[in-house]
Amino acid sequence: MTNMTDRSGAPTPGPGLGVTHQPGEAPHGADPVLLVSTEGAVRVLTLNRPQALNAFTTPLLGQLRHALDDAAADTSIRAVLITGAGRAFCAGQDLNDPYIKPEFEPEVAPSAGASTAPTTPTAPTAPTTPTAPPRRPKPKDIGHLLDHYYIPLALRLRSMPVPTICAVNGVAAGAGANFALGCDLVMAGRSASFIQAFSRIGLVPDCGGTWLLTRLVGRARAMQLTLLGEKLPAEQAQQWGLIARCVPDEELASAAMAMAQQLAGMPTRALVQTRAALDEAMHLELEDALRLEARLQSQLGYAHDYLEGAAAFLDKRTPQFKDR
Ligand code: LHQ
Repeated sequence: MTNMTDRSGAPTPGPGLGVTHQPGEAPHGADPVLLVSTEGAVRVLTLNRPQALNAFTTPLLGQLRHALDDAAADTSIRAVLITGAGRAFCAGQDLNDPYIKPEFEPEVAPSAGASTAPTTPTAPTAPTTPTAPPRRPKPKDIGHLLDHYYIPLALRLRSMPVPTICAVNGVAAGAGANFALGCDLVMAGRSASFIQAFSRIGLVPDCGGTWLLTRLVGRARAMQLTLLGEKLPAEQAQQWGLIARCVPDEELASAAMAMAQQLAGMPTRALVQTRAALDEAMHLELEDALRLEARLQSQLGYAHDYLEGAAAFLDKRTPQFKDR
């Protein structure tokens, strides 16, 4: 891959979050948490916190969103490929991030003079062990993190004006799994896996998991994955229709890039309208879906890419698509 640069631009936190991050936060001299490169018309985004299995921190989430905005605004980009550095794709929300890490009130030590022994003469004489009072958790609204980071990120991903491809190079857990599954096409290495880790820590699926899983694999399998929080190996994920392809690990990077380059050479606007129409069709009556298809076909029929695609077919030559 060429032209590797780090990106900055974590957003300022929303109201009530109480933690401030500087834009592009990666402590001076530290590795950038997101790597951005371009190969032809493909923008490649690599999550780069391998020591924590690329778990999402607020700077990483912010930079990812900015990088998607940049790719969307750059008309020379015709596909986005997302992957992870190291042995994992992404372990979901970083549970050490100050936004989410559980905090407790300081322990109150029992006062020196306080006795735990009963004072009445009729009390039993056996020694008693003083028990520490339970630590009280500090209330914290972790939903703010979803409102200010995950929801804008998931919506940005789904509304990209170019196709998105995820190369899942290892475990994808929690929000990491659902961010991957939110891409248009998902390819995984054979050793990769998907884990809806939320129930293991007392949470519900987020980052679009409820919406995506019910659509992708149906309610029964969605329930199995989310309630049990079991690891779903990549091969089974493909058999279930959760992902498009499962390839040998050593072939993942080149196969995913080939797929991204293929999509980059295709009629972008038609691909993106196809995504929108498929998403919309899930809650339409047949007749409304038919009318939506006709409306989109009318629009695309006036566009360069249809005229070029149809003419190239008739001329028996390779089409040169350029709409975006
Ligand atoms: C991690 C993490 C991690 C920090 C591995 N954080 N360090 C959003 C916002 C609002 C509300 C809440 O929800 C969300 C979305 C979510 O994503 S919630 C779900 C969060 N994710 C998880 O619960 C998954 C936690 N991780 C795991 O279960 C395992 O690490 C998996 C199954 C992913 C991988 O297991 P292993 O291959 O055995 O690796 P490991 O557990 O040994 O992890 C390697 C290192 O990465 C380790 O650090 P260390 O310093 O000991 O080497 C882990 O602590 C660290 N790490 N996940 N999410």
